[in-house]
Amino acid sequence: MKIPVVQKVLEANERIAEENRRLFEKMNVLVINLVSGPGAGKTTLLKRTIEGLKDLYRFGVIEGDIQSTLDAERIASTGVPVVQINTGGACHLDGNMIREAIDKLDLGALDVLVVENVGNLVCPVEFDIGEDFKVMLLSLPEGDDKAFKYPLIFHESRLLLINKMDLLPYVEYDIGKMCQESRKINPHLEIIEISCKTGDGLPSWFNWLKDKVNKR
Ligand SMILES: Nc1nc2c(ncn2[C@@H]2O[C@H](COP(=O)(O)OP(=O)(O)O)[C@@H](O)[C@H]2O)c(=O)[nH]1
Ligand SMILES: [Mg+2]
Repeated sequence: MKIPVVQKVLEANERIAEENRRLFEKMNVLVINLVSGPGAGKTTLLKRTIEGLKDLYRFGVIEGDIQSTLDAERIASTGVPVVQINTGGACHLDGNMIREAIDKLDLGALDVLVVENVGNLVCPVEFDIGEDFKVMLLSLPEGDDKAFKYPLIFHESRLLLINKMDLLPYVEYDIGKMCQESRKINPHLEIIEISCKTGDGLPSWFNWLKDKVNKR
C-alpha cells in the first residue's frame, strides 16, 4: 500500500517539532510562531517588542524568508541574537529548519524566542515547529475578509493582532465584523488592536506576552 508523500512529510515534521518543543521546555524558553501575510508588520512588531521588553527578557529571533537577510539585519540592530533561515523557495518554516537554527543559538541565554515565519497565511499553518503559541498578525490595508478566506490560521492561533490601526481613517475596514468572524472560527481567539507606528495597543500585547512568560 502506498502512503501519500505529503502525509509522510507531515508525520516526520510532527516528530521533530515535538523534539523541539521538549527542548524548549527543558531550557524554559517561550516560543512564539509569528504568522502573517507579507508586509503586515511582523519585523516592525518584533523590533518594537524587543525595544519595549529587552530590560525584562532575553530575546532571540529566528527569521524565515525565501531569500535575503534584510529582516535579520533589522533585528540584529537591536542587539539580540538572530538567525536567518532562507528557505530557498519553500513558503513556510518546518521543524527541521528550526532544529538547525537553534543549534546556532544559546537557548540557555534566552527567555523568549520569536520565530518570524515566511509571509503568508496558508503554508505556515500546516507545519508545527514546536512553538508554544501561534500569534497571527493582520493589518488594515489587507482588508477585513481574511477569516473567510484563511480560516485555518484563525483556528490555530491563540492571539490575533490587528496592526496599522493608525490607517483606520484611510481604509475601509470593519473591525467589528473582523472580530465577529474570527471568533466564529475560534471562540477562544484573543484579539488586540495595535499600531506599531504610533505604539497604540502595544502595552496590551506586552502584557499578553508577559503573562505567557510568567506562566511558563
Ligand atoms: N502605517 C503603519 N505602517 C506600518 C505599521 N507597522 C508596520 N508598518 C509598515 O509596514 C511595512 C511592512 O512592515 P514589515 O515589518 O517589514 O512587515 P513584515 O513583512 O510582516 O515583516 C513597513 O513599511 C512598515 O514601516 C503600522 O502600525 N502602521
Ligand atoms: Mg519581515
